[in-house]
Parts: sequence; C-alpha cells; structure tokens
Amino acid sequence: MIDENALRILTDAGMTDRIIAVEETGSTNDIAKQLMAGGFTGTALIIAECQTAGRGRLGRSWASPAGTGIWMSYLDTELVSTPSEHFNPACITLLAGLSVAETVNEYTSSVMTGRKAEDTLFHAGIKWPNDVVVNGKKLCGILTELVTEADKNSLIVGIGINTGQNSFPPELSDKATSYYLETGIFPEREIIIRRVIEKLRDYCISYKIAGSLSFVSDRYNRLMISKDKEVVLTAANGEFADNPYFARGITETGDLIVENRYGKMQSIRSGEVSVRGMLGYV
Ligand code: BT5
Repeated sequence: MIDENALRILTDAGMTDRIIAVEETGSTNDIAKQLMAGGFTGTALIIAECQTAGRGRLGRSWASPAGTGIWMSYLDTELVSTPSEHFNPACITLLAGLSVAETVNEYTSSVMTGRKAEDTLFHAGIKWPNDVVVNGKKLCGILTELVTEADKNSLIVGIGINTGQNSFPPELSDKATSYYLETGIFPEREIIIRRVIEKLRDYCISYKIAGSLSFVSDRYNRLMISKDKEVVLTAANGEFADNPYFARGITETGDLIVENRYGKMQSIRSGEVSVRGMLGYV
C-alpha cells in the first residue's frame, strides 16, 4: 500500500489540499468526480492500489492490477475555474506526460549511481500526445478530463504508471512495459508520485500564467520520440494522403507540427488524429 505519510510533504508544501489513498476503486478519476459532486473545492490527489475499471481515452480500458503501478488522479477545481479561451485541457495532458518522463529519467539517474554504465540506458520519451514510452513500449498513459458544471470548470488529470509488473497479458505484452521490466528495480512509488505532482503543479501554473506552452516546448520536443522521424497519420475517415510525414515538434498550443515530403508544414490537433511510427506501436 502507498505510504500516505511519505506524501504529506505535498500537502505541507501546498501542492495539494487533500490526499486520498484507497485499496481498490473503479477509477480514481471517478473518485475525483464524486469529491466535486460533494462540493469539494481546491486540489486533491487520489491514489488507488488497484483499479477495477481503469479507463483510457475513447472508452478504452486501462489495466491497473494491485500493487504494480501508480494509479492516480490530480483534481484541481481552481486552476481553470472560469472558462478561458487560452486554456486547453490537451495541453495539460502534454504537461503531465512531460512531468512523468522527466521524473522517471531523473529518478533512474539517482538510483543507478554506482551501477555499471550499460545498466543506465533507461530513457523515457514521449509519444505525442499522451504516452510515456520506454524502448518502444508504453510505461504510462494519461487521461485528462475537464468537467464543466454550472459555468465552473474543474480539471482531473488521471495518470497511470506501470511500476512493478513482471509480465503483461498477451494483448498488452507487445506494447506495454513497466519500470521493473526495464530496470530490474521496483521504484519507490511515493518518490515518483511526489516528484510528478510537484512538476505537474509547477507546469500547470506556468501554463496558466503564460497562456501557452512555449516555456516548455524545447524540453518536450527533446523527449518526443518521433521528433524528426517518419510518422503515419490516421484520422477517423482514413489515412492522410501524404503519408508518411516527419514529426517536427509541438506548437505553443500543444498541436503536433508535421511536414510532408514536399516541405509543407501542417499542425495536427490531439484527439483528431492518431500518430504512429513506421514500425510497431511507437
Ligand atoms: C491512456 O489511454 O493511455 C490513458 C490511461 C490513463 C490511466 C489512468 S490510471 C488513473 C486514472 N484513472 C483511470 O481510470 N484512468 C487514469 P489510451 O491512450 O486510450 O490507451 C489505452 C490503451 O493502452 C488500451 O487500449 C491498451 O491497448 C493499452 N493499455 C491498457 N492498460 C495498459 C497498461 N497498464 N500499460 C500499458 N498499456 C496499457
């Protein structure tokens, strides 16, 4: 079970008003919604040891077995409480992915100190818009929901990080990985949670002030696994005519810039188009 006391530093530092850790739930995003329905305002971090109905985007499911991951939601009823034309929830997904990728890379550098160089080749990157990927497989997924009630907006950022699985069911084994599978180490989940939330909070506040992602686009692009590589774009009505494209990075509004073989640039909005590398899942 996650040690709640080890997370108290987050409440002490004003990163979250409340922490709720439960053994089992359907989805931590739903606990966040129940809190809101009960009139809660402020920020809350909800963590479950196991989710029985973990969700991905577009009704997909998220495997969340007991004790093998970080299944958490960060609720903020204040960040975007009144509708703002500059505020795009898709940008929060990008900031959450960046927070996770940076955290696990930094954590790995700190725990690998003293080990052999070949053991430190772990590198987490970002598959735009919402996956954190290691060695071509998904380590983490993010589900951001903006909930609008009577002219008030609340943000729920659901984050799933595979930390301790030593295998995956057949339908996931070619595209999912865990921190343990990649490093042979069971990470201290409390440290990862703390650092992800600290980063996410800082990034969200900076985004709100700046009204754009330009303050992090270089960092994000450095971690983007498909940057300057060929990608295949698919929309609901089929593949794009000029496939493959080169991914060139994100815009300050979180869109993906792609370039076709004739040098024409275009930006792609997340949620409308799926982006795949030339080989396999990434
Ligand atoms: C996501 O959706 O990647 C968002 C996942 C968000 C999970 C968190 S956990 C805490 C919070 N509470 C929730 O109920 N959800 C959030 P998407 O991009 O649609 O990817 C879903 C796909 O990832 C599935 O269709 C599977 O192919 C794959 N998948 C499912 N479980 C996985 C896992 N544990 N690891 C890696 N891939 C997985």
